[in-house]
Amino acid sequence: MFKLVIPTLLASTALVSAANACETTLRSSDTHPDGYPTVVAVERMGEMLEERSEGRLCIEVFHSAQLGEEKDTIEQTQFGVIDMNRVSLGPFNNIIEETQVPSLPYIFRSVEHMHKVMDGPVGQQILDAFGDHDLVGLAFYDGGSRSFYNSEKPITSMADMEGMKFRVMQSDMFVDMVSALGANATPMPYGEVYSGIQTGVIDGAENNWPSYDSSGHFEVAKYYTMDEHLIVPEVLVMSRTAFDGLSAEDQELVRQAAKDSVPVMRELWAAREAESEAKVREAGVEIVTDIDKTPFIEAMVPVYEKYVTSPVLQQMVQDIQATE
Ligand code: GTR
Repeated sequence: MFKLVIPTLLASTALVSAANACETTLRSSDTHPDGYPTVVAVERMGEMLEERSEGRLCIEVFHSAQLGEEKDTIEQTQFGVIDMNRVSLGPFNNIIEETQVPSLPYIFRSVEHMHKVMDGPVGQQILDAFGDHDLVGLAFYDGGSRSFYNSEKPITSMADMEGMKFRVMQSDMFVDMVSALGANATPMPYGEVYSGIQTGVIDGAENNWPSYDSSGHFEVAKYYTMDEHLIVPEVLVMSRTAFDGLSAEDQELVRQAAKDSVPVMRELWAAREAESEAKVREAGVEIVTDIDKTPFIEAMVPVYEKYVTSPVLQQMVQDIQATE
């Protein structure tokens, strides 16, 4: 009896002191579930930070939208209520115009092209733009390519989308993107999409393989068309208030650990994409792969005309297109 008690006590003491060792624990939000690549990458970043700061700094990831839907958590991060946030660039489109550029449909030729751009000067320009909005841009993560899916029928051409209702992230540009394809867009928080499809409020949505899988949307919308209209990067930001509360040395540790989490994330992402695609195929999802993207690309001209208006954004688009 006595022998049993001692190890238990020792174990719990160790746990308590490990938790207490952190002087500052940064609370980080993510809409995705435990184990999703973005969640794991921020946890890994936290481990690096804890080790390099000798226990001064830790990160606690609140996954599964525990702190709220993306649009709300962005506001709370700006207010300093949430310290860190991992989100898509989409919900930033209406707030920070530079984020619209890598969110433009068909702006990137491939994921490799996106990496090259986001790892270079254009990426840095976008990270810097968060600075004018009470945030600090730390790093970009992968979000694969997004395609349309629905509960009604296989979409084999743009004409099939006529009059259908698709959920988009809360970004005006995505509303216009869907309208330009002849369909109707409903901006809606991610957490409402499953029931939206189930109840017929919307016919479908658009996302990458891992989100289509982990959200369970494939269960209610089994037609997926690989039109790959978006390759929107995701971003890890920190609240300006939380960042300014750190010493210069710790700020540098945060920036570096965020950067070092990027290759970790990319590896996790590539594996998860393949896994999720295999899982939904296995579940009987009907996938249209041989779609002609040319009409989709041509239909985006008015979207570019409406959103790429300032010389700064025009230059960014040119720089992206010129990136080999
Ligand atoms: C996912 C992305 C999330 C969220 C979601 C959505 O691919 O990782 O951050 O933006 O899409 O569609 O709302």
